[in-house]
Amino acid sequence: MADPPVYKIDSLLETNERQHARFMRMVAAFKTKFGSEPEFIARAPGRVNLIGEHIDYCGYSVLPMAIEQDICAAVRRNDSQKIRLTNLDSDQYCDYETGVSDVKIDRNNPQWYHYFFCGYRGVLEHLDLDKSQGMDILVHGTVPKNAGLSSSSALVCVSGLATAHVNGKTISKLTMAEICAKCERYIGTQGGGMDQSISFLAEAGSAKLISFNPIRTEEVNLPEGSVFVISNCCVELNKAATSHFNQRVAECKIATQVLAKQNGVDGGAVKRFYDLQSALDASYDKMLELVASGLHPEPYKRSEILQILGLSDDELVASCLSQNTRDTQTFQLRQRAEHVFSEAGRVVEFKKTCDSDVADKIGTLGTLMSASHVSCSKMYECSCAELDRLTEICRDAGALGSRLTGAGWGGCAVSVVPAERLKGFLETVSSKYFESSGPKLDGRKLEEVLFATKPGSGASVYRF
Ligand code: ADP
Ligand code: NG1
Repeated sequence: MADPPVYKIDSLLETNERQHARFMRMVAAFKTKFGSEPEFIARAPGRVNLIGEHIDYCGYSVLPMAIEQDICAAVRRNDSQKIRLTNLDSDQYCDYETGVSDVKIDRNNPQWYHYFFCGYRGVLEHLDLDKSQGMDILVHGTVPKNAGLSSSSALVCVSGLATAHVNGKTISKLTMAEICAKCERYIGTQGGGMDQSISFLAEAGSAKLISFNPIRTEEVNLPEGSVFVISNCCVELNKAATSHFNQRVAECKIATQVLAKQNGVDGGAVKRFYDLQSALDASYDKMLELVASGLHPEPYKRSEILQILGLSDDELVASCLSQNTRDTQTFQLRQRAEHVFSEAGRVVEFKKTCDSDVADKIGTLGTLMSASHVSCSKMYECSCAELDRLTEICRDAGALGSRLTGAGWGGCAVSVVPAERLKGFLETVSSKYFESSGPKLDGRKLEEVLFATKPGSGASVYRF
């Protein structure tokens, strides 16, 4: 597998003048802060997931594409054995400095530089180094934060890439994706690897079907005449600072164990829904039948789970819970399992539709996306009132489908819109969501919260 590409910064003058101008601003700010020019700028993009939500950590394939918005890090080696971090958005992100061997990640109080240290630590561990070269780093991001477009992973990926590069090592894109998928868990969220995979493995022009264990990708050509539009409901949630995300991961792990026990599968051999489905050699529909007959719709009490699984409390904590879910007393199992098996089936249908000659491709994709939203909202309970309202406005404004994207509980929706309806769609969503009773934009421009996007390229390095 290829390595992340290295380009000349000046090549951007021909391909992307705006990015070149931004890099020059970063270089100027770097000089002011650290007294000399950076040696290189590393870049990692955010992503929009078109379909396949909350199923990567259950072992199922997902279908994202990289977006143009990214996080970049301008870097120079220093001789003082220090990691010195600054951010161009200094009003939001404070400076931080520590020794190369003293890096700590505080999952109880995650700060922006802790995400940087996830990538730093992941790469050093992979290279079997106990410390890095000293580094001066200036970060700048354009991925909206806490909005489901993977700003956190873009930051982890760019730090991994910068750490490898500053130490004179080249690591393939695939290995970088694997390292960063693992090391972002140091912050506490138990994600499945979608974000880091697409950030490294994306190619301009196509979305990707990403599968796991091991990570692999297939190109997905989106139908001609379709435009994917991102709209931000402007409610923010930091995933690492709350237990919502890990609670869902725990519920899926527990439901896997309960269904395994009911169906005569050795629980020790199946960690995720995907393993269970493979062990049973069952279709998605068959899995949904087993869920409907085996799991009750009311929440499960912890004591009931211990009794069904024949586990001690400590064993349940060790096998299914995390630091921020270890005291949880009730778990919703049936609805979560229904979401995962139906959503995994929708991903397969989405890819099949893109590869097919069906007459109404865009309409079929839209129907799958809207069904995904209903499932996320009602079964997985990872939406919020604002996102539900925004997706409804998007559908009324001419989208053939609309759904939340990313972890949810706020953040962005993605809608599929026929190209000829795009202008009217943007005008209607703008007036109905963002202008009438809309959210506070807090200084953001409309084009930062409502914009069409197309499949962008993966992480890379720019040198002078
Ligand atoms: P997302 O859905 O965007 O990945 P998360 O809640 O997982 O949201 O993580 C967002 C966190 O990533 C922010 O709270 C912040 O700590 C960090 N982050 C995002 N963008 C930037 C940036 N431009 N500079 C520094 N840190 C950032
Ligand atoms: P975001 O939206 O970036 O927080 C998270 C997980 C993904 C995936 C999605 C839901 C991380 C880093 N990312 O994404 O792996 O599970 O939620 O589909 O935990």
